Amino acid sequence: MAKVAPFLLHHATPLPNLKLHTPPRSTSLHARHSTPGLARCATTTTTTVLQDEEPFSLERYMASKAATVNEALDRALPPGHPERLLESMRYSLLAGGKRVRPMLALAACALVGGGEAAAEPVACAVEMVHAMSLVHDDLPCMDDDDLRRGRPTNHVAFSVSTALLAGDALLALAFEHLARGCADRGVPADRALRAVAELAGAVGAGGLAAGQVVDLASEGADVGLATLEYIHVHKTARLLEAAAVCGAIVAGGDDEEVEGVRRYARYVGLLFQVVDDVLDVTRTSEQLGKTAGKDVATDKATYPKLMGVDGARAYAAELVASAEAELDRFDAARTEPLRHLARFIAYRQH
Ligand code: GRG
Repeated sequence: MAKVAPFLLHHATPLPNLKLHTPPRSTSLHARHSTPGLARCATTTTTTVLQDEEPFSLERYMASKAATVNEALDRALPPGHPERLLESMRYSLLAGGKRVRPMLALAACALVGGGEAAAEPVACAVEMVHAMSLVHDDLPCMDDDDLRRGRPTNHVAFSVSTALLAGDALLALAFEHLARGCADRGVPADRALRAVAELAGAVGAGGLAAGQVVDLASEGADVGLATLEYIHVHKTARLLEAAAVCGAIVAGGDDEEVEGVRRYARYVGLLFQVVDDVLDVTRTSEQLGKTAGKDVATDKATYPKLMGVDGARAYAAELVASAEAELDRFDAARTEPLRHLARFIAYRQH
């Protein structure tokens, strides 16, 4: 079995203490967790944090954080002029979505002792970047899809040119909101600047754009694990990593804390896409709210294609364990949201 985590060695920010994982093909997630594979619903998992305290409920946590983020996004993008552009932006920003990236930002901020207000601009900014990347990803010149979150994609509901511009405007708004929001909340300017640079690095030629270009070029090609990992790390994982890292930065985390959060988020980011690949072949379009089976139809390299569904699930189990291990250095009472979010990402059904 080939080593499957070259990015952990070659990523832009070297992390010498990472343990590499070779997924054991014979060990399924089912066997390792005595739960029904990826079918376990982590949203109902509860854990006692401290005696006499209410057990942590991810379901409650996610519902409350999603509501906070949705309200903040709504305030950040009021209806306006030009009406069609603003409508198109709101269509993709405010219509559902799990809000996983904002939750990582809020939870990482709390992990290092920051208040929620400091992380709100980061939470909104990463979701704006995510929304724009979905809009552009669905365009005819990219993945050419007509279904997203159970509704017509942005360019189908509006037009290709409007969708393109709405994506551009959302990307610009993300950085404006981050910079202004940090200033309004008294986040020190050096932290705000570091967060802006971190997010920009995750988006451009060292992040999403790089992953997407290699992804498009590899359709129908004979792609191995190293290239696949490059695609997934850049296209998907970098943004999840930036979400958590920016949360820790604005909270004032020291270098050791920020890099600990980065290692956690890097595992979680890759985990997210490995699971996404598995869901693409195991769930229906109705269950996913987007076109299922797309990777097979377009002959894309995926983890299930290269190592089988069980192999991909085993790799996911390794990644979630590694992510959780990175949290052991932090105050245990504060790690619960990030621990449970990692499990949710591993066992999610859509
Ligand atoms: C940002 C400059 C710039 C270009 C964009 C189009 C593109 C380049 C990159 C594509 C990135 C992309 C869409 C990656 C897929 C990530 C992924 C697995 C999305 C699904 O995320 P969920 O499940 O979606 O969190 P919801 O709907 O829950 O928000």
